[in-house]
Amino acid sequence: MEIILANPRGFCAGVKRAIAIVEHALKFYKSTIYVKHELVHNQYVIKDFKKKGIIFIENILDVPDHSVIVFSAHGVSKQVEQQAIKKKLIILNATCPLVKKVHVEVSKASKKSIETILIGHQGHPEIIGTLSRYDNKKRKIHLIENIQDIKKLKIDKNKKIKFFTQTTLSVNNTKSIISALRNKFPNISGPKTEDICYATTNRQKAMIQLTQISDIIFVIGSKNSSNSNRLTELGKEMKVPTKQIESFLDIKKKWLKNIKYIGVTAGASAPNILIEEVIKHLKKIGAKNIREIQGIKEEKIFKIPKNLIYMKKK
Ligand code: 0JX
Ligand code: SF4
Repeated sequence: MEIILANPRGFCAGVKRAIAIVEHALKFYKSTIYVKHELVHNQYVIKDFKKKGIIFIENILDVPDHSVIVFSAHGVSKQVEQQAIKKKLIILNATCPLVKKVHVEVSKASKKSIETILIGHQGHPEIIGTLSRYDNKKRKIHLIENIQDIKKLKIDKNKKIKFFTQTTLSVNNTKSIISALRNKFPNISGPKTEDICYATTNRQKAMIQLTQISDIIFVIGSKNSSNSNRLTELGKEMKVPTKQIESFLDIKKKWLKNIKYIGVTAGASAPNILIEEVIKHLKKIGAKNIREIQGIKEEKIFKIPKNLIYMKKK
């Protein structure tokens, strides 16, 4: 058996920044640090931070006044921001700058009263945060998840319309939705640059390469990780048996019967240690070689806020 590694795989710049923010907070604050929602959708990362004393909460009202709160990489709603200010919390905002960019654009559309369509998954924290940036008093923001949802839209075709998307969607699927939107609403316009982020796009491209060589693919990523789920979906669409796993412990030996090439990739929130453990395990059960596919080199780095780096212990 041979292991083929997708490239790129694993942590993106937004996740690295979010983790660095919490690590800095742990160094600089003696008091309890609260995180609104899972910082990133990965069980290993969350367990590790819980061991270090971080408390994850869903309801901001559960945080005692004046505490330190970190907003997750997926961003929060405007209301949560306002509640945090009201409670005089010390806010460390780990929202990915690429999610923030969509927030800003949606706010602009709202201020200009342009009817807006958001493509994304209902209930996902990023979508909750993005929808909240639009004030629905004069015009509306409409969430659609698929092409079928377009039929339900009650929007005047002759008016100016804007669309935006979640950052972690399927690139192919979103293209089809956008093209159906453009057919129905000739006046619609989208973002200048793609809302689906570079990391999502690159990992999906690498996944397609992996499907060309692999007999089976392991996607390391938690069940609630949208970008990891999209990789698994893509593998299956390309007719390659694809298993989404939390760690090497989920690998069943029977899956590897008559398999020569084992593809391995990881979602943007899955740490390197999990990839290393999968490789170690596969070697232990018979894989002889490792090959890394040549892929897109990622150089994006998101710096953590300066005031955190130079902060004195509190
Ligand atoms: O569920 P998502 O893919 O949006 O989040 P995850 O798995 O935590 O990935 C990193 C954060 C992505 C934000 O856009
Ligand atoms: Fe940011 Fe993209 Fe990573 Fe999400 S997946 S945190 S948008 S870089």
